[in-house]
Amino acid sequence: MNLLTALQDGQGDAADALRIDGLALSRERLLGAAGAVAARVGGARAFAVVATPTAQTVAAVVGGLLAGVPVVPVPPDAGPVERAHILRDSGAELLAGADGELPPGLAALPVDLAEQHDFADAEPAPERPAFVLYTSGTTGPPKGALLSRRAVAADLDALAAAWGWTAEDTLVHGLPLFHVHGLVLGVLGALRTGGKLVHTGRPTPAGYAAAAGSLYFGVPTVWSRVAADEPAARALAGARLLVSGSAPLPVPVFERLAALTGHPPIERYGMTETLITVSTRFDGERRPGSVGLPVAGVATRLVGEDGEPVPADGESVGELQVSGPTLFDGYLNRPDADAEVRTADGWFRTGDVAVLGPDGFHRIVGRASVDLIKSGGFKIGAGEVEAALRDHPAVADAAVVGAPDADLGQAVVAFVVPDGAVTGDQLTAFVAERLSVHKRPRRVVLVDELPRNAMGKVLKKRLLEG
Ligand code: MCA
Ligand code: AMP
Repeated sequence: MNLLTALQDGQGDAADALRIDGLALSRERLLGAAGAVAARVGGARAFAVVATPTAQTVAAVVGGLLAGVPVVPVPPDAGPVERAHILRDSGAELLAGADGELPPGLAALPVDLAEQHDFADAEPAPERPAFVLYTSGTTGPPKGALLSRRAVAADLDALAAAWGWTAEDTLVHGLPLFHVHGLVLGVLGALRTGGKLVHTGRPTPAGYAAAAGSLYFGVPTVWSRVAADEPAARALAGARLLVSGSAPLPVPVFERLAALTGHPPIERYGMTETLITVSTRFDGERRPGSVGLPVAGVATRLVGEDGEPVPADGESVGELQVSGPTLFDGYLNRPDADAEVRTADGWFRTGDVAVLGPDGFHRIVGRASVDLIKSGGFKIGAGEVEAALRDHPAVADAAVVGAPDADLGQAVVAFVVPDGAVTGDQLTAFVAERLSVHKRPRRVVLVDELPRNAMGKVLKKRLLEG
């Protein structure tokens, strides 16, 4: 089980195997740069990488994986509070892409693509962690999900089978490199299958249209923007497969994309903790509003609030639970959080509500918690944003919700009870200084009080209706 099979086998290399940030690199050159990183990170407890969309980031990540050191991607726009949490919690000893002063115990590791090294150490054991990926929960700071090399390899192979993904493909996307979607699928997937990868910097319709790829990845916001840009959409007609995931793809977007490109998109479903577990297939039915069938090796079930199985009748809703080789190994330093998401018989509780058809097709119909928001495909915990707002001296109380949004799926909206003079713009800027850009509220509504039930719990559904 070699995680980076095609990268290391030297077959069929091309001078532009990787295009990113205005550079073109062969797999040999990428491997050489990654080898130089690997030679310097070996033995570190964890290796953090500020995940700008650059070749240096890719070389750093691959270098960490070659050396068997857990890689911790850090969002480049993470504010100081979020960044400090990730660096401290992960125990990272080295940081690639560092700027400014580093906390004690953390050293900068500069990545120079010109530095080439043939790293020939044996493949680390499959149970070793490949990544610690930070993901938001309903409350508190993000949790580090430990993903093993085995889980990553199993998922990429299952997706290659579901999508007919081969060395002949050129994958195109412009997604961030600090999540499963853009990094694990979008970079390691291409390196494992041996195809080419074009990263467009940002996932714009024009960038996708110009890239002339065969396989495209996007979150629904990206596909909705492509579908609204007819020339860009028509330019994708020559592709083989368009894949959507990270949030629900609205049926009208599916239909418009299919009409303009000639390709009904593949929709697939997953989570940071489970990787991608359900997908429609390249050689099967692609049904609007449905994420299809479990991928190879994965099993799913629906469970009701009473803990009883829910029938696969195309109507009954239940919590989706999954099991299989793609599951994570737990949250770093958070056995309490880990226990909450696992059932007594070893299944993972996704917190997503789904319907299962008699034909096995899955439909995701919502989330069990209103406190997990998906905006532009980013998962945002309401509690983390509320805590950031409450740190402001002129905030007495705050509640954050995900309001329906045509472009982003959901938009972060904050209801704030002020305690002194403060404006919405000031509060947005205050959150942006602490957390990642996408977590800051799009809208701040100043209110006299928050609606609460008899137990004192904020009635978020009422805030959304109002
Ligand atoms: C953003 N901006 C804001 C705010 N938020 N300005 C004011 N107030 C705010 N609250 C700024 C941005 O910095 C940007 O500025 C400009 O507004 C436009 O922002 P936006 O509309 O958000 O567009 P965007 O920046 O182009 O972002 C849309 C996006 C992005 C490209 C779709 O959301 C994105 O990259 N999403 C991908 C998320 C993803 O990869 N998720 C995968 C998670 P300026 O232009 O100056 O910079 S992994 C996962 O979910 C599982 C495993 C799975 O299934 O895949
Ligand atoms: P993350 O923690 O960022 O990995 O986000 C995982 C969550 O994204 C899941 O729990 C779902 O709520 C959502 N998600 C991912 N893919 C889909 C999809 N195709 N349809 C609906 N929701 C999705």
